[in-house]
Amino acid sequence: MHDRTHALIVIDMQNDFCPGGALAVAGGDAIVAPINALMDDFATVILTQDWHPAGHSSFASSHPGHSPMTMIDMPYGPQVLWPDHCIQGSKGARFHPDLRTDGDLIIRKGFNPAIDSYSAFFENDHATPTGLEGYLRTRGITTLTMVGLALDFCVNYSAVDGAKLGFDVTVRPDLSRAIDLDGSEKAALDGMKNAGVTLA
Ligand code: VGL
Ligand code: ZN
Repeated sequence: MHDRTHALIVIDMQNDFCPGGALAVAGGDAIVAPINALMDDFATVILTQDWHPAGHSSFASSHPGHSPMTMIDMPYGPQVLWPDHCIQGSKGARFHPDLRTDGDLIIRKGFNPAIDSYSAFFENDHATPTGLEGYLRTRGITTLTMVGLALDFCVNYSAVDGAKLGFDVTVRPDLSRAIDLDGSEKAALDGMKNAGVTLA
């Protein structure tokens, strides 16, 4: 029997984060098959989906004169400006066509036009919950394994928030890939370790 207190969280395995996509992460597609296989080992599988309205405030195109991959100050803190990506209902927002999507829950995030949401638990204001914590707690889940894209953004924020909330969190860097913007991969690995996340 699989451990009913341990869930797999598969983060943002969407076309736009895979080669050919709007915010492609190198090697993003290479982890689809091993993630599919890993799902067999878990009683509960949760998928997250980055899900932005057109004109989202995290898009450089929404800030005239600003380029993608530069920073801007938002009311909730510094924010990277991204190329338009994962627009609700678009092909880019769909899961990679080979990804298994027969999991228990799909949680969408980033739909608030004014706030980005890297973490599966909270929007980038670090205050607005997505509801994932309640789902996990009411199902008696205490232990989380996280994989997916991108290691230095959505996986990192989800893992650190999960650990802060008291979940026992393991990230599999071998089943994740980073954007690596200005050293963000190393910073994320250090930050996750400091937050008590196990890197396995
Ligand atoms: C992500 C940047 C913007 C991610 C999402 O899934 O890591 N990164 N939106
Ligand atoms: Zn996004």
